[in-house]
Amino acid sequence: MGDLFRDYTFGEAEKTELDRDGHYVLPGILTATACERLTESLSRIEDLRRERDDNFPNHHSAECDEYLASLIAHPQLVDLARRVLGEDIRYDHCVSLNRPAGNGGVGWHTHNYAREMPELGFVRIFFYVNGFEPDDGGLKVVPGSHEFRQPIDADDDDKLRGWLSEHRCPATGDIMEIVSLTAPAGTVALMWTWALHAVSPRRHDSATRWTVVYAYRNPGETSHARWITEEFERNPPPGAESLMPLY
Ligand SMILES: O=C(O)CCC(=O)C(=O)O
Ligand SMILES: [Fe+2]
Repeated sequence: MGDLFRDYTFGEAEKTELDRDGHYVLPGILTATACERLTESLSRIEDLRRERDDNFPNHHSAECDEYLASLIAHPQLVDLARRVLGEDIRYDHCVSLNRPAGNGGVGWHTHNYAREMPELGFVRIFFYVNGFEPDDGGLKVVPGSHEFRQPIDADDDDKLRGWLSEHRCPATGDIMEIVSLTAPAGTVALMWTWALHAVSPRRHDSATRWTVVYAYRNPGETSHARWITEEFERNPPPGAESLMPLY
């Protein structure tokens, strides 16, 4: 299998930052070949979605494309997921997040997993294949917000600032603020699933933002985000067998 990542560092110091902030950005680590293949696959998913006029190709992207499926058990991706979650992990979903010109982005939200069991982690690993600028399909985060481990949402930044003004980070007592990230092409971003995040609209004169997320978790709870058909679970891609079960 070809390399997915260039050399990068994600050791103890970086893991500590991920645990403190709720996210960690690895700029430009996808190889040029991986970016090419991802762009092809994600373009195909986009065509398929238009043809079918439903969300199946987005929600089950790996089930619609062999290359995307092959990455579920890619040794470099599994290794990264294990550096975050430890040894015992499961695949949760592979969802395309392509944002064509004029896409409205998405408001502030968190994702639920094992709310009462902090020992169970769930990490979203975003591949921002052609990157983004802060005001152009850009990921926004609130460092420290994952510590709440609770559903939080807000339609826009002003509403969220209202909520933030009344809350401190439960772990540190610090004031929390919105941070707009920047991602050069080939960026991978890690995010604990309970982290507050949102996406700014894609500009009308921008190319489609090609993005896919691979999510992994420690088993132990049911997962609402787990978009895997029974057929895919029964016939997993080579090497992914042990990653597929719910528990
Ligand atoms: O499109 C993005 O960059 C992030 C979308 C999102 O909120 C998610 O996948 O959880
Ligand atoms: Fe999200």
